[in-house]
Amino acid sequence: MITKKMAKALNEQIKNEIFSSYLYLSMSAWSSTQGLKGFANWFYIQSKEEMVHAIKFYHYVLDQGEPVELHEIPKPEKDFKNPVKVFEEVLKHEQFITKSIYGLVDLALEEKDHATNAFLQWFVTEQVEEEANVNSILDQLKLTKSDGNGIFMIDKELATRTFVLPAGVTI
Ligand code: OFO
Repeated sequence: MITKKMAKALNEQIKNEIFSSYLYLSMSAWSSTQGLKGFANWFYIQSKEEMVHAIKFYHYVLDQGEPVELHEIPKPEKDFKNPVKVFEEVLKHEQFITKSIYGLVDLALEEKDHATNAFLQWFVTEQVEEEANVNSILDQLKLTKSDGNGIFMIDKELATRTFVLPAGVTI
């Protein structure tokens, strides 16, 4: 059982996660038009992972016997300027998502909602990994100082990412 206030906040997070998916799909499309096939692959997989996050929240709300309410998804940016800028945007967005997850944890603690707190811990851990991955790619990109060979090498590396459904998740 969760409160109506918690259900509302979790429904809001479904929107945030779907927006993340939408944003990364837009970044994937932008990367394709720049000839950055590896970047496009990385963002495409990131977009799919975000839908998995949204679906995790979706099932949790339903499992708690509350209605899911899907919100309008804002239109994402479509011009990301260059490889460094696009990953700076990703980092900024993930920091926003981390804050939103922390807000949910704060609410769960305030309401002594142990089930939701336990459910959210997966996301707390996931956000550490997400930010670390993005920081690492951003550091590498900054080292290249926009040198074509460096970008080419990073693009090749990003092309190797594959989609893995997180353990215990069914969609
Ligand atoms: Fe769902 O973690 Fe990124 O946004």
